[in-house]
Amino acid sequence: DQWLPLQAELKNWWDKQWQAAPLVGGNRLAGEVRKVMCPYQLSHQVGEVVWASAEQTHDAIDHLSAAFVGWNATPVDTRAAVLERTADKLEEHMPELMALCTREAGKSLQDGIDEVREAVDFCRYYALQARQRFATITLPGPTGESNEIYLQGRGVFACISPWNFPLAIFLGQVSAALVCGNTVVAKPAEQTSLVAMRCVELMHEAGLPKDVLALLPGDGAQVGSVVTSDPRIAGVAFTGSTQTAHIINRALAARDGAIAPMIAETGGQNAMIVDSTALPEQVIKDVVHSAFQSAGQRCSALRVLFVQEDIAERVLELLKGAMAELNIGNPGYRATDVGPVIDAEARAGLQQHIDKMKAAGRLIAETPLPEGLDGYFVSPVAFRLDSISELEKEQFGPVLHVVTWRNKDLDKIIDDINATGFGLTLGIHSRNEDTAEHIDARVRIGNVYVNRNQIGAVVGVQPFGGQGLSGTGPKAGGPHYLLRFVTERTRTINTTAVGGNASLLSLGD
Ligand code: UN1
Repeated sequence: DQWLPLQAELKNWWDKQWQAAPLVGGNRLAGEVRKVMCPYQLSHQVGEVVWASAEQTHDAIDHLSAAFVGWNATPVDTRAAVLERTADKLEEHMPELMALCTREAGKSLQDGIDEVREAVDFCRYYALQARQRFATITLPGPTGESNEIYLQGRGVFACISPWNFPLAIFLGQVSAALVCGNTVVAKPAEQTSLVAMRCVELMHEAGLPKDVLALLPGDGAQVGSVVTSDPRIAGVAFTGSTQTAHIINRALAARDGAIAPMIAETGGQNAMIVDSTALPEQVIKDVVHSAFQSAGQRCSALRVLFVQEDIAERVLELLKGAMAELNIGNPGYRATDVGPVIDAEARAGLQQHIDKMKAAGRLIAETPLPEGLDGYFVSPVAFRLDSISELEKEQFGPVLHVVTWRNKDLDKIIDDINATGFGLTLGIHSRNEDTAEHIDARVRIGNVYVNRNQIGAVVGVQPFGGQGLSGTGPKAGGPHYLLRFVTERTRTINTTAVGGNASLLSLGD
């Protein structure tokens, strides 16, 4: 059993108190200290974090600007090797990192394993991509001239990451930016600084120079807005809400500084379309996984299930049965399927939507919470809708909506899905290839999954990212991702000029 050694080791980490602080040039800075409490045992402290101030944020960017030239001139193989050694370090520290993901972010143990693995995969994948892509390309030109093109870092890159993948997405952004030769200011989510801090410490152990990455735990006012309004920031990688992406976009546009690209990976209003040829048992397995794994706190998660009316009764009956089987509770137990949501604010927002839907008589099924839970738990719940357009915003939690449709309505529901403006994931369940193709050809969606679940994109296998309100691309974990973090240098040399190419001249001697 692969779990036995993990379980034994996990115990050692369970009551540890972790520490995080702004880290600039390898120095931990002092400031306002906040306690980090566990989201499912509210009286348990997990550690402490020092939040960065606006002044420290400004100084960090000074520091990173100075370090850029040296890091950008470091051979790409050296930078890639740091990522590969980081991946090894993460694997060695798997139990501690899993414990942190559970204690700080409320992740289930299985999600913790997946999280560390994804972080490892990002490091190895971007290292490999960088080694290939940074090769100099020689271009044809007239005699007496040499022309080359190669990639370089852009400057100081800002990486702003979410709490729902506090290690994988944090490191995915940071490793991509660093391997391309950028220096990086990283702002982890306010809720998950401790795991980000451990990650940076492991990167230093893996040989990352101390002056090329600054970690700034803190909030939007002291860190986020200071970073995005600084004219020296050469690019931003952001994963989080669509609303925050718009704020960042406006801040970047208002600067008189460099015209900086923004790589945004934001929300979704993700649907699954099921037609009457689908297998109800398979559908329900994939629906429950896509909607309730990680307590629905994935931007890829299923929010609206469209079932063709001929099989709707059977599908709903199976859904109720499957939801009744979900284990809700302490994410540190292996048998737990659904843990807490991240914090009180998240729970209150979900609860408001749930109350409204219940009051409107829309309830299909709800898994009751067991007695005695102490944390930000939300019951997995399913509601009936007439149309996806009734949803005003993304509900980032274990809340599923179901719409039934008739054959003649297929194009209408596709139009409705497109009209949300989001375009992240879509599931299709059908044994009719024509139907799947028909849908696929009409939707504006980044990741389409046919006859399977629609979460858990694997790095290098299912490059992940949306369009429209869901993000800019290029896709994380895909072959084009690094291209947004670089600039291109074209170098043209007149090889006939005196001293222009000494070896060529000497050939004539
Ligand atoms: C997110 O939830 O912010 O496919 C994005 C998946 C994950 C999604 C990450 N890669 O489920």
